[in-house]
Amino acid sequence: MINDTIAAVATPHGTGGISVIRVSGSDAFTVCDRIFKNPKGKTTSQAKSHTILYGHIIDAGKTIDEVLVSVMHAPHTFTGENTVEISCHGGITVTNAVLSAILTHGAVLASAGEFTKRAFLNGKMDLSQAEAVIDVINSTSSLALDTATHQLEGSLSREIAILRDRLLDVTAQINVAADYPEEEIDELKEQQLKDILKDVLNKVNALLKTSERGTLIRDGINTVICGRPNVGKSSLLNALSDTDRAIVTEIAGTTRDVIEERVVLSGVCLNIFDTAGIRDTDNPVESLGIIKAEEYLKKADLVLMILDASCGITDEDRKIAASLDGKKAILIINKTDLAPNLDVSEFYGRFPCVALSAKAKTGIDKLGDTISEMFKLGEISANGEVTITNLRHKQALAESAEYLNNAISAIGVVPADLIAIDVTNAISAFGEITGQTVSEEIVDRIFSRFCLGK
Ligand SMILES: Nc1nc2c(ncn2[C@@H]2O[C@H](COP(=O)(O)OP(=O)(O)OP(=O)(O)O)[C@@H](O)[C@H]2O)c(=O)[nH]1
Ligand SMILES: [Mg+2]
Repeated sequence: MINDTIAAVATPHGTGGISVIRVSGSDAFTVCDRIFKNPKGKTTSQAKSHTILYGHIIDAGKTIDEVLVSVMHAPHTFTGENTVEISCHGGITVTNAVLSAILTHGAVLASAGEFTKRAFLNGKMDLSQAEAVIDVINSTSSLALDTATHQLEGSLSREIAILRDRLLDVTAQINVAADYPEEEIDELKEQQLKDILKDVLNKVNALLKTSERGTLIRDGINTVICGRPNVGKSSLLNALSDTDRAIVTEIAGTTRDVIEERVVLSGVCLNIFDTAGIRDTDNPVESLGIIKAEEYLKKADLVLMILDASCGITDEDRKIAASLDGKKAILIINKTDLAPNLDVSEFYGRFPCVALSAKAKTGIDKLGDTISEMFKLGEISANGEVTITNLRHKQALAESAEYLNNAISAIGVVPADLIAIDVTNAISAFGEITGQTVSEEIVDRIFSRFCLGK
């Protein structure tokens, strides 16, 4: 049972045009009416749902601010509870004063994520949708936002509900057989059960397959820029991020440390790492930079290997390219603004090639398109397919796949009631995603990662 009425500032802490203070709970109207005064004497308790009232927040005879309050009646609100949203002036002091007045008059301060937690507990959304709320807020690219919005709309919940229903049918059939041994599962029925379980397993595996891309969409693609010195690696980082983040000089061996910058290109988030130029060197500092570059290359989701279009391909270039075997890599032919002197035919078929000029900032869009194509990210938004972006969901799906595998291989071998245990466990694993079978501790942990006021 949720008894408290909670309140928190829902807008970022800082100075702005307006701030919004959210109040939710059965006493939301009573609490607000103690401090809200409308010139015509209207109260939030009397106001129709989804209307706005003008007035002042007055506490102990002192006017704190001029405000607009939005009144929303349960259950048609985000939390499912009576809700008031007070829009006051956007200064830190005035916002805190309004919040403080609300807390003095009967509300308690909401903890991080408590509004969304209440939405979940009141059945306004399931757990995967609640998790999508934070993904929408934190999304760093349009693709990440599309994926999160899709999940918030319930795409994953619907898919899981279908699979869960099919498994519930299977357990019902098995339980009948277990309760009435004379109705024993014959071979035909066994085959039918096996087919259903295999079909559910295939769908789970298909979802699991999307998780690799899902993580890249949500957290960004770890992209390492490499190449021999002076080919324009730091210039590319600067061009992509539209900053002067990295030092650029005509001296070979300028970059030593790894420089990181987050960039959105063609709607995709890239975590870009500019590294030291790779070559044989006696300089101990440069050598350390090269060791670091090689470490980052090993961990990269994507490598952008740069060649200088104004020079021929060198053995150093060939050596670096050879070290990229088995990695997702794009060959970048940089300095296309200079007279061309490069034949990359020896690399054809090994890497996709993109020609650009980091200095003139031309050809950069083509790089974004190539990355999107390479990771098949365009397909996700085009098909609107469900994408697993959350590690917790991935683990629950992997768990369900294991139980389903066990159940499939046990059919016809062990008694039906033992098979039912595996199927029930697979159902529970699905329930962890939607929140039907999740522990309170996990729910608390999920919402503690939210921001205050959400
Ligand atoms: N004309 C032209 N010059 C470029 C281009 N990109 C980089 N340069 C020049 O090439 C030189 C080296 O550029 P950097 O970006 O420092 O090269 P780097 O690969 O980071 O070099 P190291 O850090 O030493 O490994 C600088 O003088 C840049 O101005 C380009 O597209 N066109
Ligand atoms: Mg550099």
